[in-house]
Amino acid sequence: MFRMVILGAPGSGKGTISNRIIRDFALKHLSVGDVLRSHVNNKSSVGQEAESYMKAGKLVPDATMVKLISYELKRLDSVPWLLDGFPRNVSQAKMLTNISKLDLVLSLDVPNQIIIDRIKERWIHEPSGRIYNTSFNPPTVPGKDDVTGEKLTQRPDDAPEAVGRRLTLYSDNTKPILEFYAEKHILKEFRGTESNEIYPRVKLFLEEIIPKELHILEKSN
Ligand code: G5P
Ligand code: MG
Repeated sequence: MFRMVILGAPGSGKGTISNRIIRDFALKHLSVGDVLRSHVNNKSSVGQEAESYMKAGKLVPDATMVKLISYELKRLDSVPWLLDGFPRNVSQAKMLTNISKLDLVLSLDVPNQIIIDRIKERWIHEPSGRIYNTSFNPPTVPGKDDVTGEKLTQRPDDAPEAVGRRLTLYSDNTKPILEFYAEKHILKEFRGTESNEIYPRVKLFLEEIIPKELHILEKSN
């Protein structure tokens, strides 16, 4: 059973690269941020607790995250998956080790200044998690989702102050978490500034390590 995690700073392109991975490989994408946002929308008890942390660009407390992730991963017990947004610190990484064996941790390393410019232009379709950017991948009709035609929104945590806090939080936690996975020999880092340039390298690498039966072959026409 192939299982992988994608790590990277806020706005580094985890969602963008994940969407391409699941287009090319039969993995189930679990975006923890999307799961949390749907809890916030539904005003569940997890959502009510998470909302103020998320809006401020802080991490939701580990105890809540551990319960949420255990529940979500139990539902994916018999499928190969790609986990986006978890773990965010070494204690979450250790907890994940107790739930599941990982085959790969892929880390995106994109300079902060590039990220700050991208995030200003991000728009999302919240119900599906589809991601747009007014210059990189704009919607066909401005402000509307390509598939449903519904309104796009901006994330409350994409306000400049919260973005600054999210980037600092990420850089404080990055080194220990990367070291944790490097010691387990499952870490692979990709550095770059453009998802269109990073993804072909990611794909070539994944083709070598993801079992063939999970490769989605391109249609001939
Ligand atoms: P999230 O939702 O996991 P982040 O902050 O980790 O949020 P985010 O913001 O979702 O990560 P991303 O997925 O890495 O970023 O990036 P993306 O959306 O694909 O790309 C960003 C923008 O750039 C998009 O508009 C995209 O179109 C554009 N783009 C992509 N590539 C390019 C390019 O090459 N060029 C250009 N010009 N543009 C490009 O977590 C949210 C919050 O939930 C809580 C925390 O509060 C967190 O802050 N949370 C947790 N709390 C505790 N523990 C956990 N494990 C938690 N997980 C989530
Ligand atoms: Mg994301």
